[in-house]
Parts: sequence; structure tokens; C-alpha cells
Amino acid sequence: MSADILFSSTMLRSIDVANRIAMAPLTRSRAGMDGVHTPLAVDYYSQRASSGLIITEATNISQQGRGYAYTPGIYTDAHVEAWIWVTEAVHEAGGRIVMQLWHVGRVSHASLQANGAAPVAPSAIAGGGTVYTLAGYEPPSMPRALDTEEISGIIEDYRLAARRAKEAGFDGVEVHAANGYLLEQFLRDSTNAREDRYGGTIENRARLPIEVTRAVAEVWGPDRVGIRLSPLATSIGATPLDSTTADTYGYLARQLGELKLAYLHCVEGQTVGDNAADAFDFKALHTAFGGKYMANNGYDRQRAIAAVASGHADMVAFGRPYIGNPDLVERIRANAPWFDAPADCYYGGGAEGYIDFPVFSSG
Ligand code: 8OZ
Repeated sequence: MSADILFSSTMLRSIDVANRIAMAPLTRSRAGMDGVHTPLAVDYYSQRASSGLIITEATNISQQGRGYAYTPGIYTDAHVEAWIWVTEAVHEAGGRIVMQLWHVGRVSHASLQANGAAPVAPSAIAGGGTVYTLAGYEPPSMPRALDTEEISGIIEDYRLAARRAKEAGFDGVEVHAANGYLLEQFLRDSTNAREDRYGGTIENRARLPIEVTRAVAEVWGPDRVGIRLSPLATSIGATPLDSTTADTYGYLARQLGELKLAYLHCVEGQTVGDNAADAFDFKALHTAFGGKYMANNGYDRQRAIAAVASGHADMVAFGRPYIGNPDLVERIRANAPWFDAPADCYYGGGAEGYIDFPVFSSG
């Protein structure tokens, strides 16, 4: 099958993308501990500007929302200033870039929180796995359940972060409601044991993701807001599945569809794992949402072509392939091989394994 279909432009409502190949959000842990990017990030993102849409690495909306050392933020003026360099460079190179807004909830450690406080979550249920702190990899700390009255403050943090992202010159924002972080912790009954209007029924558990998305859409217009979901992901935070995955995510997708968002982005399987899309009807989610759909997780060239050609997806987001192939779009066009970046360069460090991957040369 010809790859031509991947090289047609389209509109994600108001976001005009030049092709169907997106750069998925990738945590690289190369900012300062203050969450401010160095100039390396300007090179990193602008090298990848031929992607139809860059989605930034997950970016903390508040210190409370931070779960990993050296991840960037969007809650101070210094954050905004550092990101302006990135958006200007990407735009100059002809690209489009949206910021992924992130609150990790319970997937954090007291040492990353103000005054060593406990991380917050829907319920005081500890996550598993590890988070990355100044001491290395550690298990997440026991979280504290949010009071109902505190939740409006979290929504405000998202709203302020969305405003700052706008000041920083992005083309839009993506709400991170995937991978076991705060919004997914509210959504799933495995991590939400609340008895107020944010817990219990599917409608109640979906309330915070929807209220956050609405708040962000008030800042940007819904036509520049996307959202990422991962119904099957369990690895980050050792987050168990919801007990009625299809109903819960189907309800959420329908509600999000009514907001007329720019796009729905789905991790179709296990994050940092194999694609297991057969285990879930992602087409039904796309239909329930009714708008543009971005597929992600373990896609290769052929599967990406097939996904767009069949109407399964409007765009395909590539994550790990974008680490070692800044010119992934050109490689897909030329059917050139992809470089497999070593895993030890994924998180932390400097220029090496970040901005030093060569572009493919057809000559
Ligand atoms: C891997 C390591 C750290 C963070 C995600 C933000 O999965 C992440 C992440 C992934 O969404």
C-alpha cells in the first residue's frame, strides 16, 4: 500500500496539520529541577517539526502535579519563557505543537512535593511501580485523598496552565487523561473509592476529566483541545483496569464528543508495551467521540498506512521511534529504516541521545 495517504493535510478542527504522522508525548527528563527547559529542548523539538503535530512531553500543571524529577512545568513565568523558544523554533520550521497538560496524582513522591507533602489522589490507595526522584527510582508515596472542596483548585490549576500554554505560543493543548495519572485515577473504580460526586457511578468518576477539559476548552476554544486516553494501560503506577472498561470509556468518549474537541488520542494497549488493540474496540470509542481520532502504540509504517486508509485513525502518533529518528516523516516517505535509540538515553542526561541523532540521507 502506498504511503501517500499519510502525507495529506487535514484539520483537527482548528489545528491544521500537514500530514498524518504525529510525535507522541515523550518524557525525556531533561529539564531543570525547577521544571525549566534548557536550550537543548529547542533543538530537540524543532528537529522533529516535520511531524504533522508534535505533542510535547507531559508537562506539570503544578508542583503538586509533578511525579518525576527533571520533567518540565507550565506554572511559572520562567516555564513560559523557556517554552516560547520551543514554540517559535517549531513554527519557524513549519511545524505545529500542542502541550500535554499533566497532573500525576498518586504517581509521585513526597520528596518532589512542596514541604515533603503527600501526593494527592481520589482516594488514599497507593500506586505501585516506581517514580524517578533525586535518589533514583523509588516507589510512589502513599497519597492523601483530595477533599471535595479542593477539587475546584485542581481545575483552576489546569485552567492557569492552559492560559500559560497559550502565552507560550502553542497551537493547542492535550489533556493527559491516560497512563494511570490523576484524571485516570478518578475515572477508574480501581483507584477511586470516593463517596462524593466525584466517585461511585461512571458519571461521577468521569466528572473531573470532563470538568478539566471544559475549563481548558474555555481558555483555548474546544477546537484546539485534544485529550489522551488509555483504557487498557496498567503499567504506570500499577493501575488496575476499571471493572467496566468499555462502558466507562464509552461514556467519557461520548461526553467529550459533545464538547467538539480537536481530537481524541488513544494509547491502544499497554503503555511502554506491546500493542494489544485487539483486546478492546477502539473503533467504538472513535465512533462514540465522533471527531478526529489519533491512534498510538507500537505502530509501524505499514500499520499506520492501513489505519489511516481504513478510516480507523485520522493520525497515527509515534513515540519511541521519534527518539532516534527526528526525520521520521522523511523516513516513512522514503521507506528508509528506522534507528532504534538505546533505552538508556530515554530519561535524563544532556545532548547525547537527545539531539544528536542523524537525519537519514537518501543520497
Ligand atoms: C514514562 C516515564 C515517565 C512518564 C506517560 C508521562 O506515560 C508518562 C511517562 C512515561 O504518560
